[in-house]
Amino acid sequence: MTKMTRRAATASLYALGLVVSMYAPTLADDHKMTFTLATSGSETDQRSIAMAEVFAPMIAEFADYQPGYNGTLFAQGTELEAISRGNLTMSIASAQELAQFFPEFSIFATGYVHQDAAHQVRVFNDALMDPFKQKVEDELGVKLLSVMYLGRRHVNLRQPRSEVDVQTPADLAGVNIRMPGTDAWQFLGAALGASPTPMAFTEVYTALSTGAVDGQDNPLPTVVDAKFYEVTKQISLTSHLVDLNYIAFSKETWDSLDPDQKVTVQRAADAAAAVGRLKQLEKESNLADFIRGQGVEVYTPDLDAFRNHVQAQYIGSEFAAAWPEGVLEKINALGN
Ligand code: KDO
Repeated sequence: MTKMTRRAATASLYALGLVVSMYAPTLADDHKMTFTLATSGSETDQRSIAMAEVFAPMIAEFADYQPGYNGTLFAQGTELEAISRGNLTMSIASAQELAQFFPEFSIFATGYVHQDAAHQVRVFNDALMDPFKQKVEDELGVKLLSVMYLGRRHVNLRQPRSEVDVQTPADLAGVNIRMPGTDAWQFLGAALGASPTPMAFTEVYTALSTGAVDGQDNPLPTVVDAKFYEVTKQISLTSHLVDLNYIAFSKETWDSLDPDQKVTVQRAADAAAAVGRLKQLEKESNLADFIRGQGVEVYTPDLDAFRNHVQAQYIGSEFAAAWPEGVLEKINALGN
């Protein structure tokens, strides 16, 4: 039966008082909302899996979830504007992208600030985040629902370790490392001692394989998911950023939800973030041996040297100048 004839059939059934409950879901289907999500992550990324397997079923009663992976719907870094303009419902947004609109968000994108996944959650749920979230809602029309764990970012290079042994920031001098294309990311690359090049995530594999860049930085699960181990030779476990993403949601769509739907969407986002976090943590702790098995050297550098150097670059920087008074201290106090 086509939609029109089904509708017509329903109308006559209603008229006859014969509507059976089995038919109701079809009626509801016709009025479902569609939540589109854009991400530059792949379908097999843990955050994508968590959204598809946890978030989508929880909201299925009133909304269809339609994800676009690998930057196909919107290019990396353009998603927040798309939500703001009403062209997209959701994205998996970074603090670095938010810092493009609100420079104070760079505090969450600063090297060696977040200590681990649990610290990220405490920070996101703390009152210190309220003014940040409010501003994004009021000025960008985007609601930050929950925080997702991406993982500890490490330096991953094409050369074998014998050519460039990355123990300290000085060893990265002149190394052309791909960082995502926003100012906060570029600053972090430079703070590590490298020469950063901006590039979208979806172009990194090719750039590594052709030698257009010397390396990239990402957590181990991403190195495996994107198969960067095929085109790189060493990983220095710098842990320079315990990286996060926010589940960003259109404020306009949010405002159109009824109170029960709002509760459901919030719960679904929190549940997806929690499940994704656990799976990502598990992967992160188990992947070094797999990567070594692919012929990539994986080793721990002088972490104090990296931490001290990176932190020193932020002190007195234009980024630090944008951080509201006392917030760094509050974030540190929520640490271990
Ligand atoms: C990346 O471009 O390196 C990055 O890891 C940055 C993250 O904030 C996030 O955008 C991520 O890419 C994508 O989701 C792809 O994994």
